[in-house]
Amino acid sequence: MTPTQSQPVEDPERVAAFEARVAAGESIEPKDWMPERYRRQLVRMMSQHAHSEIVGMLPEGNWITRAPSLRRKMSLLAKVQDEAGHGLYIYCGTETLGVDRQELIEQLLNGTAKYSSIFNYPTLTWADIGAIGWLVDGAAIVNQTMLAKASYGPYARAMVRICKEENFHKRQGYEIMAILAAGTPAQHRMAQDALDRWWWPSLMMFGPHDSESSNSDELMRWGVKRKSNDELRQRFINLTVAQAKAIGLVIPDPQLAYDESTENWKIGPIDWDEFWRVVRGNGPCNRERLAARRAAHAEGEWVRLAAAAYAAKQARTVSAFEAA
Ligand code: BYC
Repeated sequence: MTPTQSQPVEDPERVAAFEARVAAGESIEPKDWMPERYRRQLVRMMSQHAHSEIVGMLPEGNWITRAPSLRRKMSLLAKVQDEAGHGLYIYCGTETLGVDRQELIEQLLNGTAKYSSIFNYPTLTWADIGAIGWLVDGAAIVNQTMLAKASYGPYARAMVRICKEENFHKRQGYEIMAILAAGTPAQHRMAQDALDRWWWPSLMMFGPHDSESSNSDELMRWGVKRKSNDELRQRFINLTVAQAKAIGLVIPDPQLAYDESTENWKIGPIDWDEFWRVVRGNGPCNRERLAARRAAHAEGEWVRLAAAAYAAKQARTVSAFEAA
């Protein structure tokens, strides 16, 4: 199901009443009437988001056994488990829109669903774990703090909880980077190398420039997005440049310059060819990520079968009790 499929004709009065509710800042709840297009847009965006959380466990999960101390291992383990929890909240939120989770997971596994481009890059060194927490979770906080004000209640509420956890994730990542940056010359180089590789992909997380963003106008009209891709990207850049300076790292952009008139840091051009290559399935790790998800799904089949058998047994016990 995609929003480009044929659209049902909606009653203009109902649409107007719906849009008035959104404009008044009311929260739209699962049993409320909503335009079919709004529902489909939310299913698209929320399912992509849930998939991103689940696939996002893979690059970091790769380092759990290699974390340099027990404390680092515990933090990373907790972070990766949090991401699984985020995926589950958002899948639950998506189910309130009348779509079956199994169908969404099938779309992820057969490669027809999107997930965030950022998770198709490899984690080559321990500093990459720092860079992900600092930059990727940092970008997620900027994006999701706005989504916590989204018009669809279940999504907005999931974002409030998720953002609290993302703040811990960002702090643990920034701390890893700060310690490496202040360490030996080799550790400093490792931190800078991670920043060099993760900076541009992190900026791409916010999506294409506003002029190329096919969904933004509609999502902003319906109060799902509150700020555009470029506005949020700029906010992230402004926050992060200062954080890099504070720990002695250099943003890998020779054109980076402060614009006094707008009080924004201006950046050089983003490589959108790279972005679309990754989004279309040809990034450095797209195939590896999907193969890992498929293997995990297949290996987990016995758990799903056992859970279904247990639920069926419980249901039989309840009916026998009621019949007695
Ligand atoms: N990657 O019209 P646009 C996390 C697609 S998880 C891939 O601007 P929209 C974390 C877009 O889907 C982070 N595809 O789209 C987890 C659209 O294609 P379709 C995930 C992208 O929806 C573990 C087309 O490009 N966060 O934080 O208005 C560890 C045109 O774009 C990307 C979310 O999902 C991309 N980066 O805006 C650590 C947040 N960007 O679907 C951290 C929720 C764009 O029309 N999502 N595309 O075929 C959003 O806020 C919005 O969906 C986006 C895109 C800003 C991402």
